[in-house]
Amino acid sequence: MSLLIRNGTIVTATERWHGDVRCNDGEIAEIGVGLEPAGEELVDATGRYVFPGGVDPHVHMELPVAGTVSSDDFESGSAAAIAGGTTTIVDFVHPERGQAYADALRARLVEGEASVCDYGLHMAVTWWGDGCRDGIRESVAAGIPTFKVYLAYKDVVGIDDADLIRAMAEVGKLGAMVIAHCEHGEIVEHLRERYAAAGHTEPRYHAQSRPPEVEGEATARAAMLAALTDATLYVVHVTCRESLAAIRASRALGRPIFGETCPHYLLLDESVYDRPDFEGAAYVCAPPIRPREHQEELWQALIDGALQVVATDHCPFNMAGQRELGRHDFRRIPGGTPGIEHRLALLYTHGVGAGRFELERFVDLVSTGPAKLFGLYPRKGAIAVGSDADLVLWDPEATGVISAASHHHRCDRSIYEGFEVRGLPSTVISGGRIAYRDGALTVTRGAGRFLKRGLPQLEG
Ligand code: DUC
Ligand code: ZN
Repeated sequence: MSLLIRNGTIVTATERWHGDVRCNDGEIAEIGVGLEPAGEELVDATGRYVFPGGVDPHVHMELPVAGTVSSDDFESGSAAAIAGGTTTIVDFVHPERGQAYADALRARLVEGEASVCDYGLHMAVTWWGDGCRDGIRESVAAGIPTFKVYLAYKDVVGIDDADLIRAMAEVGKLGAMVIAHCEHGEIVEHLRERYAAAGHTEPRYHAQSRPPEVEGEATARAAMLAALTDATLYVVHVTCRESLAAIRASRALGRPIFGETCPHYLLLDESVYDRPDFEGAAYVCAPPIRPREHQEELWQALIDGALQVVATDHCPFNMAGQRELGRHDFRRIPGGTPGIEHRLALLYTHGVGAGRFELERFVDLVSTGPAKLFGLYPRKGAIAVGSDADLVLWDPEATGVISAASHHHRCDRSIYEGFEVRGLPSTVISGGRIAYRDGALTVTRGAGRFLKRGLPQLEG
């Protein structure tokens, strides 16, 4: 399929200009002004921004959590991604304890085959022992140069500091990157037990048992360990000023540390956990949503570059049959929130629309920045000849109201229910094909390819 996109405002992470983009065989073939049609399908981009498709480097399709499984599989979750302008996702492999990384990868690739958009995978270092050093090396060779460590969840996927140091040293040696979930697992467990024993079972106690200092301490510890093991570190879902302070301090010393936040931490505050009739359960995620006072500091970090990425940590659970498992005990509520479809619209509305940053910075935060950090650039995250033809035509004037009644996530709740957005994708092109146009999805199960990623490209 060939497309000629005409008369758009082309926007990258550094510049914008008026022009046309020709796509052939899934790649960008030519960029110019007044390009002559050569039999392609013509796509009118008048009044539209044309930018590289979104890259969401933190999503969880069909992830087992607390006795259930996140409700989007690769097909439904990636379709929701496309509907929102994201054309590349990076999910995870979580080996069972004792399971060879390569075996876990093989199984995950079977699930990934359903993806409608291109996808990559991170490897989670869920245990340490014989074969793990080789597992890390083999993963890098297989196109997985990013390794997730959990400083929480010690009884399931978390590892202790001794193993963390071993893993970081190995990853660092290879020029690969550690990505860390930063919460102090033991104190979280202590507080959960204490609240439950006192009869505090409501969703609010999920947040009470994971206060900001728990995250701040773990972020500072991860930063210190990464520095001393010569590992590059990326901190996922930064929510609070305590974590930001740790990241800023480390960056001020010139250390290679990077971080993301997510729309729910920018736009929601912890009062969501007090919603009546157990509705607060729809917002249970870890780290939890914070008091409002943290939000502006997160925005500031996106503006000044202390954080480089906005991801979603998309991990949906239905209220019916899933969240309600924890109706009488917050510890049994599966944690994670949906959001893959609305990342761009929310960040555009509240970032560009609200005057916080320019369009180029927006493109950097949702596409180019993650493409570079996760070894996908310039195949992804760029408008350049030879890059994949993953493009968004963005209508800056289109308005919408987010609702579970109309979203594409497989989830009976939206954490952004009733949120108004201005700025939406009108057309999304994935692999050179129109996958979304004017509200209609035309995606194909299995069209997405597994992306072998390179080492992180570090800047700033
Ligand atoms: N946090 C969640 O809330 N869910 C999935 C994984 C995570 O880190
Ligand atoms: Zn996550």
